[in-house]
Formats: sequence, C-alpha cells, structure tokens
Amino acid sequence: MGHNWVLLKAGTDVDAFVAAAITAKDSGYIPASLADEVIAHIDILGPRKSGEADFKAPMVPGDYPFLCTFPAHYQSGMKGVLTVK
Ligand SMILES: [Cu+2]
Repeated sequence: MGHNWVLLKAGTDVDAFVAAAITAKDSGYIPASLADEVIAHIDILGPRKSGEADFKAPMVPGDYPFLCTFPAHYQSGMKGVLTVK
C-alpha cells in the first residue's frame, strides 16, 4: 500500500478530485484533468519511505486542503488543511 501527499488550491472541490483520482492510477492517483488544482505533491511512496515537497506557500489567505489520493485513504482520514492568514 502506498501513500502520497497532494496540496490543492483553495476552493478545489475535494470530493470531485478524489473521485477522479480513483481512476488515475497511471499518474500516481493525480488526475491529469485536474492537475491545475494541485499546488504541490509528493508521489506515491511505499512503506518506510519519505518524500519532500518544495513550494511557496500561497500568498492569498484561505484554506488549502491536502490529502492522500490513494483510493479510500481520504475517506479514512488522510487529509488536512493548510491555512494561510
Ligand atoms: Cu494514504
């Protein structure tokens, strides 16, 4: 089982992103049709692996959702919010 980390733009329809991600195995569960919604991500990693993402925090205040898009992981709680004030 793998995990990734995906930071999305504020206002992204996360449920729609997750639904599309299920069918995007070949692109690491990041749907190409919604790639514009991704600010930063870490590719799928296996057990005991780590990754890094370098990105500039958004300048616009808001709530930026992040999640694991591996199937069913978002629904099991692998999600959070980056709040910019
Ligand atoms: Cu996961």
